[in-house]
Amino acid sequence: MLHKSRIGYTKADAYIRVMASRKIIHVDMDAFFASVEQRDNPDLRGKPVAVGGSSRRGVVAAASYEARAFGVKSAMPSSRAAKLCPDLIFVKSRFEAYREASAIIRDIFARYTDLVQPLSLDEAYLDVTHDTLGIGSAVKIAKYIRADIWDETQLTASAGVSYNKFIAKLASDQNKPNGICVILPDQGADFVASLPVRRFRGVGPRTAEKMARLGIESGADLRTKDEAWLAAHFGSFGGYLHRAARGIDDRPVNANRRRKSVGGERTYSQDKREESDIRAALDEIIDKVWDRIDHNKARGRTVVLKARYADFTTLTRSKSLPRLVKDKTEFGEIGHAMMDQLLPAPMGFRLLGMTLSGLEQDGDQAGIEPAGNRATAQLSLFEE
Ligand code: TTP
Ligand code: MG
Ligand code: MG
Repeated sequence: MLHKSRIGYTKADAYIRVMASRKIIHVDMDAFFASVEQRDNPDLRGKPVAVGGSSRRGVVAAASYEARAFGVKSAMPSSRAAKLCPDLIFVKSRFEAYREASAIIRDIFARYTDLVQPLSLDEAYLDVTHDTLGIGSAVKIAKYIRADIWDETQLTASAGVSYNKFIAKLASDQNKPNGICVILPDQGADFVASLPVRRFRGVGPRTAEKMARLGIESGADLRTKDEAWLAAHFGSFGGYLHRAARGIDDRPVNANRRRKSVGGERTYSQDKREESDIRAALDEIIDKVWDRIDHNKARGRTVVLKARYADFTTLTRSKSLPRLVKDKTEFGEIGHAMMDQLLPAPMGFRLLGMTLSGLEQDGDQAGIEPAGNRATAQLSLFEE
């Protein structure tokens, strides 16, 4: 366990001195798509708004805070959202407007540090350990950034300020909307202990249920478990959970993350049942996705097929070659061969998608995530 080194510090001391001396800010826009819509259409202000398809089969992309009071949230089927909130106003998405706002906030981030890692259109990590502008503190920098965002976009952002990415992201969510939360190194472990485990990155509803069965509801509960126990119950995820429960996260802020995959998917207004329709739909996706792959000059070894049945059960099939996928024809053949395994289908498909992953660089920019594109890379191929 902890041992005193020659100079008298324990490992925990060393962590606080070295890793916990970083200053990381996570900024995330509030109800991003919905806020852009409310900004641009005064009639929507103060009202419950959902961005996304209002059709019977649509899904909510973003919900205004007024809508959230009714329980409406992202990724919820629109039909359910409409039931929860009868006055809910559905608005079509306008990606151009979101991209424009996203470009402005990235410009703002870049004024304060070169070390910016965008995670999606509406959020980023910033490493401000080195106060290049001499502002004085990370908290002040976060305040300035939130003020700049308001001045230049008339949108609000929330910020988390802490000593690593894991805690900064939890903190930005803590006082949403339009809030800031600062977690100092000696507060990190207590902060994490106080949170329900479902707030942890990577703990989805299923994992949270499994944890509940094992008596783990909070970060504090998680902390009572040792690494071997966590590995036995959660496999390779165990190590992460063990560190997370102690507020430890050494991941650097990656200013130029390499994109891991290029893909796309489509939800159909009517389930695809006939094999000929399914094959034609897949061909259409192959065309669009390969265009995207070409555009990014991406090359990869792994092809992934995703299919969602009418009852929302979702399957993915993947095949990895020992070499790069040659061309669109090969990409398509692999996709159709994986589809062979799913046919005849027990019910219709409501969604199909294809992805090329295990990407390699081809030239010096290819494979490097173009600023701003990660969020959209896996979104619908067809903006409604
Ligand atoms: P988030 O930052 O997750 O959510 P948000 O900005 O709407 O709300 P919050 O105040 O809690 O941060 O996502 C940013 C945008 O990404 C969101 O406005 C719409 C889009 N999005 C989807 O299209 N589908 C999704 O499932 C999610 C989670 C987000
Ligand atoms: Mg957001
Ligand atoms: Mg976000």
